[in-house]
Parts: sequence; C-alpha cells; structure tokens
Amino acid sequence: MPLADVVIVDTTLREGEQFIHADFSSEAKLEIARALCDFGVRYLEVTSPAASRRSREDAEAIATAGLPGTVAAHVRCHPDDAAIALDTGVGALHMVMATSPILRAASHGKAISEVVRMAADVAEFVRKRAPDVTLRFSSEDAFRCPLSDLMNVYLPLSELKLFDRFGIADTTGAATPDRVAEVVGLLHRLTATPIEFHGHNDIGCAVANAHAAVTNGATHINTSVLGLGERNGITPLEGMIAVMYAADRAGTMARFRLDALPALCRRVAELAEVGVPFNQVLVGETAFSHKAGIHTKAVYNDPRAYEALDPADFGLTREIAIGHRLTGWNAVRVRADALGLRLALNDLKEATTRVKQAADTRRLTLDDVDRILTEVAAETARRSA
Ligand code: HCA
Ligand code: CU
Repeated sequence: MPLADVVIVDTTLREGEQFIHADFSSEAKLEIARALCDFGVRYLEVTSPAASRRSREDAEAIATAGLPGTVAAHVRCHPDDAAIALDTGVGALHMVMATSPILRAASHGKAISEVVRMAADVAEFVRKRAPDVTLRFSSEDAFRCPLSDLMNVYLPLSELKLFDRFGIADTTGAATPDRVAEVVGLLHRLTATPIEFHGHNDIGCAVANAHAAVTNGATHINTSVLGLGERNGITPLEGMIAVMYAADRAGTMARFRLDALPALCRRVAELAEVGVPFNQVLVGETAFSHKAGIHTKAVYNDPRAYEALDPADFGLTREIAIGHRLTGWNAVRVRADALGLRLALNDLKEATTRVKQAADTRRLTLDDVDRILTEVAAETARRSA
C-alpha cells in the first residue's frame, strides 16, 4: 500500500490514556476525539469499556457523538469484556492477548493453543451478537515471540475468517526496522488478513518501525498525539504524518488538514499536562529553525535546500537565526534589507564580524544585531558625508 494511503488508527484515547501523566476528563476525551476527526483521522481507539464505569460512559459518548469515523474499543480476550464493549455502540473491537513466552508466563499463563482457542471463542461470540462490527485480534509482545509461535496463533485464526484485521505489537519498543520488516513481511505473505502495527518507542525506532511495517504489508498504523502512551510512548501521529507527507505531499494534504496539527498537539499536551518536546517532529519549537551561515544562505535562496517539510503546509513559519557566532553575511544582509539599510558588501562583512565578536562573549538578541547594523550604517554615512 502506498504510504500516504495507510489508515491511521489513533489510540490517544486508549494508549495515550496509559501515559503516566494523562488523566483525561470525559469532556477532554470528546474534545480530543473531535479534534482528531477535524484533522482527518477516521479511526479512533478508546480504552476498554470494561476498565471502569467512566470508561464505559466515555466510550459510549464518543461512539454515539456522530463522529465521521470508526470508534474501536480495546478489549481483553474475554466474552464479558467484549459484551460490555458492544453495548456501548462502538463500531469495532480490538482484542489483544500476549503471545511472547515472557508475557504469557508473567500475565495470563496460557499456552499458544489456549490463546488461539480463547481468541476464537470470543470472536465467535462477537460475530453472533454483532455480525457487522469490525473485529481485530492483536498479539501483544509479538516481536519477542518465536516466529513459529506467532504463526501458530495467526494462521489458525486466519482460517476461521472471523477477523477483519490482525494487529501486531512491539510492546517493549525494542524492535528495529529490519526485524519489523521480517515479521510483518512474513505475516503478510502467509495471510490475506489486513495488518495493523502498534510500536512502542523505547529504543527510538517507533516511527521507522511503522514505516517498515507499511512497506512490508501493514495497512493500518497505531499512533497517538505526541506518541503519548506507556513509558515513552508509541509512534507519534505527527511523526507518521511527516513520513506520509515526505513520501506523498499532495496525497497527504488531500487526506488531512495539516495546518490543524500543531494546535492539536499543543492542546493534547496541555490536557496531558506536559509540554510539546522542543525537537518533536514537525511540531517541536525548533523543527523549522536554521542557524549556521551555510544553512541560512541556502535557505534564503531556496528553503528546500535544508527543509524536507514545508512549514507553511502546517501553518508554521521557519525561523532563521542571525545573532550568533556561526552567522554569515548573507543572513546579516537579509536583516539589513529588512531594516531598510542599504549596506555595501564590505560594510555587511564588517557588521558580520562585529556580530560574531559580540556573540563570542555574550548571548545576542535581534535588537543587538540591529544595533550593530545601524552603527555600521551610521559610520558609513559619516565617512561619505
Ligand atoms: C496494552 C498493550 C498494547 C496493545 C497493543 C495492541 C501493546 O497496553 O494493552 O492492541 O495492538 O503495546 O502491546 O498497547
Ligand atoms: Cu502499547
């Protein structure tokens, strides 16, 4: 599937709620759901309605809010949880069960054959009660699971033809893109069932892993705004959008209101009581700032020289820093022009030298640069008077 066509299954309202600082109110959850849909997401995952009374009420409120997309409830592989979820009116159930030896031992204690039986039983139960609901089964900790065990889960479940999709989760966020390519690629070759990838970011590969999953057959990617989730989270929505945009700008712009993304991220950060990290892909404070003279000169000529993403498409502006020791006379000239000062090349170079000298001893503001430029201009005027 082309990257820009991948289905974003956003789980800010499930995995994101598992972020240590997140304690979203019912109103906040609806606000986030609406903002995600306004941005263009068409598939939202919410916390299991079996988790608590408010989780159930919130799932119902979101599922019946008339949003232009599918609302999926995350559930354990248990008919009671599935029944509670179906009663909320969600359009999809996302079942999950651990498959790796370490998690099977530390969590449910079941053998692989029992995992298959339980998933099949719940799927049959769901299909009887709600034939049209979208049903996904995901194996937790799939990437620390022997491939034979993993295939012994997915292949028999695939034959049942009860599932619309298989999820595959890098739960501890330690997989690398080559491993994701291997495992997702194998699953893709062996089943016709669409694949959803869920990847944590513990070693920093979550976006690259999501990319590898798509190029090896995944059709759905789990994201959350700012990557919010357990520990340091999962593939961030904005990171995945950047990958899609870099592959197909027009296609991604047609699907998403990209200029709504920075505000969405700021708002979710606020609701989760954290800041937007300064270097976050796309929406971090420094994502479009340029500093060194060599960079700024080229960016003034053509921003694409040092930008893979056009900030204007996201409603953002680039920042070009002038007042520092790495500055160059081209950047200084742009500032002089902006101030209406017509300086000859020698004067520009003199001003640049003064900026660098001053910056070697202290931190400069734009006002400091402007003062130096005005001084040099005044000296020149005096000389020629
Ligand atoms: C969890 C685990 C999970 C599930 C992912 C999935 C994971 O917190 O329940 O449903 O595909 O990382 O394995 O988030
Ligand atoms: Cu997770």
